Amino acid sequence: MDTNNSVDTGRKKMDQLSPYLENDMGQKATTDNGLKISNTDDSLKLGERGPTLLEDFHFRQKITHFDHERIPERVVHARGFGAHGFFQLYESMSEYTKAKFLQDPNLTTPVFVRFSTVVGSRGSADTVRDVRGFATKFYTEDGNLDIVGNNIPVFFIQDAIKFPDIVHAIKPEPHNEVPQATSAHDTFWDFVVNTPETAHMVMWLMSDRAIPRSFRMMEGFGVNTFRLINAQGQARFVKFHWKPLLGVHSLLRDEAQRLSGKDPDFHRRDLWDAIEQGNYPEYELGVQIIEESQEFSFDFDILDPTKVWPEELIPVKIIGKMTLNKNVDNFFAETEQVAFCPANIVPGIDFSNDPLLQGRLFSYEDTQLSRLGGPNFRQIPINRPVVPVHNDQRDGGHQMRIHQGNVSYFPNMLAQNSPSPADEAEGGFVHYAERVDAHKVRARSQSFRDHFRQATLFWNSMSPTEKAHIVDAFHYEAGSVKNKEVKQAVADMFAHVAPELGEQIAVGIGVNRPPSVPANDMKASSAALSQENTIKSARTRKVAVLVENGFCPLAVNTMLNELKAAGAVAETVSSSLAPITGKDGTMLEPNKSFVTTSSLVYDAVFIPGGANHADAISQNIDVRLFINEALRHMKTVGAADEAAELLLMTDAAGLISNFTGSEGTPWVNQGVVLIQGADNLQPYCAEFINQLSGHRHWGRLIDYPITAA
Ligand code: HDD
Repeated sequence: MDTNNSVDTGRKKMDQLSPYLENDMGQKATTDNGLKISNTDDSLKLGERGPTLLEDFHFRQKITHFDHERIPERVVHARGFGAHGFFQLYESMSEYTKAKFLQDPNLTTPVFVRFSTVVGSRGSADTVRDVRGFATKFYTEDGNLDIVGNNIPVFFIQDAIKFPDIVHAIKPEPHNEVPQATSAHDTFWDFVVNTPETAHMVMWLMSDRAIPRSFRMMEGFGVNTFRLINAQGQARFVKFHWKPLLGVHSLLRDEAQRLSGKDPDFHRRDLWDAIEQGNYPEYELGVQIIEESQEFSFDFDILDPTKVWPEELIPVKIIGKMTLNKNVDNFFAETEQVAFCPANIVPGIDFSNDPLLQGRLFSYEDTQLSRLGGPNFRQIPINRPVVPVHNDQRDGGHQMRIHQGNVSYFPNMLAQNSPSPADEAEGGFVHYAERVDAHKVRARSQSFRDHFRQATLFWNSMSPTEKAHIVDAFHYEAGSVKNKEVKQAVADMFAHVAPELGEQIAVGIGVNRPPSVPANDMKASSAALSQENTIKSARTRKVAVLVENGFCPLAVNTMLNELKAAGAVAETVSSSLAPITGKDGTMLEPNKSFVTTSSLVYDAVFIPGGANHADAISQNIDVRLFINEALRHMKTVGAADEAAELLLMTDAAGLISNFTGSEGTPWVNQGVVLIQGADNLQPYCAEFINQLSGHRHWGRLIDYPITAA
């Protein structure tokens, strides 16, 4: 683990976990009772061919434990992946909050983060179109604080009482448990068209945000409105943001769907590998703050979780950085057993009356009782705070603490009133004394009634490419719906967001053009919502270098070195894993073969020159498929010398039809980078890396969005 950064770099939690680490290396096997086992391959039988005996306690214990290895998966966010790290503040936030971990920039706070998909089961694929969970547990000196967020800043519904409805609608349909891990089916869209408050989040779900390139390249949002409280007792409303230092980047729909088969673990593998390679994912923490006096100053209700606070109106103040620098030792013990809850807060942070948040405060504790089997789940090592726990809570299944003495109540004289409540000065949590004077009603505020204007803001903010991707996603999702009335209703509903969107949906899914609807008066756009404006970098991007016998070692070495210097990760890929020989006799052992990998897992492809190499490659159908797929998915594709001409064979898009040789200088068109006859490949590599840092070359096929007939 990285420890040079600051004082305690996440160490407090690791120190706490270390006594629980187990290592069986070199040990003799025992039963759970500590009895040494002499044979674990044969059950105890009456004669070698006889029946197994009930007396075989080792057999019974081994099988019984195995029979109970699984616990219920999370009812939502079942598939996830976690990592340890630390958070460090840039500047003191004492003006806004008294939270201890937000006072001193020299202090680091250990964190555990779990990323997840929402809909699929534990074994489902990583790259499905879905919201991603982004849950962070801060192990602070005031106890645990959880920011249980998503990578989408708004939610489907406004009131928690509708959560079971939306989840039942989006999960696999109950009669046949089909389809897995997708919203592309009738019940989800039936719910959507009957619940207009979903419009805004559905726009995000249909956008590229829902198919991230990596957990390391997505934003996180606390979604709900919280409060910050300072030492003087002043309160302000706050929304939390995580901003990835690698920018926000996505896959293509087709790429994501194919990846689901080729590498269902694509995102967890990416996170794990990045941390193992020392490419620690980093996210800046930002806050949007609204004064209490401004609560009613906006054209949306700041308690409505289906609304963003546009960053141009309420800027995101960047206050610190989180670094994920250690993978888990054991997935089940840590990632599966971690229990998050938005009600886990610390002095200096408090709730708002956001009706979605209010319900969440109940649901998370409750769900752990069945998932983790009782009220002592907070004693599981990953869930323990790094500060002492003292109270009169007792007993329950799997109690780990051995409480001494005869007192487990308060007040008492027998133990001098211990454990005793702490007053505010001693760090005791005191709820913000908000004044509420109202009738008890089962109702929704009028200020929550505008469901389309911010959906339109989102649409207005998208680039032409992003809009084309949203339309494509609707075509796939609503096009997968069987019921024609529901399909029609989808086109009709999203015409309220933008008439052209409704029309383009209708064309693609074979329903009538939506009737014209009153114009939505949202004309604004927000640059912060578009991924076009994000950070672009080649750092940690993955490049495939295709090699066969006869490859040019100079080209391969230069490219590998330059990619490394740029912080990118390269792998050599060949027909088999057997060593190959370069044109000067250099031997190379490929990292991957066309059987063990695919273009899908790379951001770019490079093919070095070499006369025999070109021949070997031109005869290989796998190479053509590899390059074609990379071109189709808008990735950077480069080739040098003889290999440059080979690209013409795969040039279905006509990208290099005007290539007539490059005479030693790099030739570039829409992310295709070619070179011929250069003595020094460094300038070429620099251009290749420049193209790679652009992520994808959307211009390549942008002239094909479907327009209304
Ligand atoms: Fe939730 C898990 C995020 C609304 C009820 N939720 C869960 C996780 C995340 C979120 C990231 C996974 C935590 C982990 O990795 O263990 N949920 C959200 C966000 C919401 C939201 C950002 C809207 C602002 N959730 C929400 C509502 C309810 C729930 C309205 C219920 C009323 N969520 C749950 C849950 C889960 C959960 C059933 C399942 C597993 C768990 O809690 O621990 O309680």
